[in-house]
Amino acid sequence: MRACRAVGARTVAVHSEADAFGAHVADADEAVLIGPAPSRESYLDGGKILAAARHSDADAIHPGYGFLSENWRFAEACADAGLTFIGPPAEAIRRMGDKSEARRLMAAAGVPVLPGSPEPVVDVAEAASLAERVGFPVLLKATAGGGGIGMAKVAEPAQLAAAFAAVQRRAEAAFGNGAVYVERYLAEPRHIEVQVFGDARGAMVHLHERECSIQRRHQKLVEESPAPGLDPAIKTRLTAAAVKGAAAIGYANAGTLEFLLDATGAFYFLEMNTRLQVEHPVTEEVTGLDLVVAQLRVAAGETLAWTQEAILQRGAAIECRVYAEDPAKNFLPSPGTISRLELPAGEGIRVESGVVEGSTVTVHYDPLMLKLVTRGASRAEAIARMSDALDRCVIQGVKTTIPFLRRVLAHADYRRGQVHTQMVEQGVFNA
Ligand code: MV4
Repeated sequence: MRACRAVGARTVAVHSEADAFGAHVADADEAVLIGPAPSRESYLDGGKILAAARHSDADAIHPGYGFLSENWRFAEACADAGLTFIGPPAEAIRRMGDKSEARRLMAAAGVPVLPGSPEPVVDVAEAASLAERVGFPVLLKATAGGGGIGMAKVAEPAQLAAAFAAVQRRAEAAFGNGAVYVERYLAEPRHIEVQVFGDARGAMVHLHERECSIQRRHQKLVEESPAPGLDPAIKTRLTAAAVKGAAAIGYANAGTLEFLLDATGAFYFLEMNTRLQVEHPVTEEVTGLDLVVAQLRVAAGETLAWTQEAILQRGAAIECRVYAEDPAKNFLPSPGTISRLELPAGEGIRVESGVVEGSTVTVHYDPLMLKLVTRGASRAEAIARMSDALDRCVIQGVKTTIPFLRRVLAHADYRRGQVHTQMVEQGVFNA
């Protein structure tokens, strides 16, 4: 909504019955009710969104982060209805949505991938022979999965058959596609991703990297840019690989290539997110660029206004995600009405909130309430500002992840930039 105001575009919010008083509705020039609270009958119903666009005479649809943002059929339906989908071409979404095909396309473009199967495997016997070749432990992954859905680690040959059947069955149930591929399993890797941006004329740039290792069960908690302690030579190879991979598939608009980095400094492509991501503000803070304004411009057919040399990564930025969850109860969702809300403000602090005092967090949607983003001339300054910002938040009526985030920011390993993807599950930050 802010980006639209910046370019002089009027905005229409779509909302469910649960969100009539939502922050995005208050922010928009106009609002259209699209259905009841369950997202299947509202935000995930492409027909309802398209009908709302027709009703309000909209020119374009921004799909946001979740829901239909990576649904190639929806992107195609927008185009068929004469609406601009503010995102990549439907074909790029489709190809990257197949995780095995994404791996193959990136490998063909010269982007490093983990040893594994070039195609989905047809049966347990083929999975077993591939696993022997790449070496145990291996990870079995659903090609229609992604984001951690439909994976199983296999430590030894005896476990393979059962794991293969389980991943296949779960993938078939969740996605209607039981195809499975094999990859060597990397223990305790870092998760580093590269923001890329392309236009319809074939220009492609990167906006540096984000470190996203502090997560729990594939739900990110803390993200930052730059990735602390990343060797400059590795960083240069990483960003070059991301640009090469995105260009090779004819990508346009905002996208992110996810990589795993091991302790030796080797990195491997994991998957590509064909949308703007929740954590994009840290990239905006270190580059000084507005990614959503750029999305609008590129979607409208403008060429990219940025040259690679002019995209600088200055200082450091951190994002903490505040969820309505109780970290003392294994991050149990904590729905309810926010009876009191006081949020920090000031130099180097940016708050991106979807809630106000009186808002209700329902069980129907993701419990992310707001993001705190701080920047500083150095990582230490960004951390100091974040610790202070967390201390100044007052949220009553629901439990939040703030006490946990405080412990992460205070932890010696985090402060040294010594992070990996398994830390939260290992209990490193437990009180
Ligand atoms: C892996 C892996 C280790 N080895 N693949 C998790 C989400 C999906 N994007 C892929 N994921 C992983 N794939 C191999 N071959 C470890 C993970 C993983 C992970 C990756 C990124 C961020 C957090 C993670 C947490 C657990 C596992």
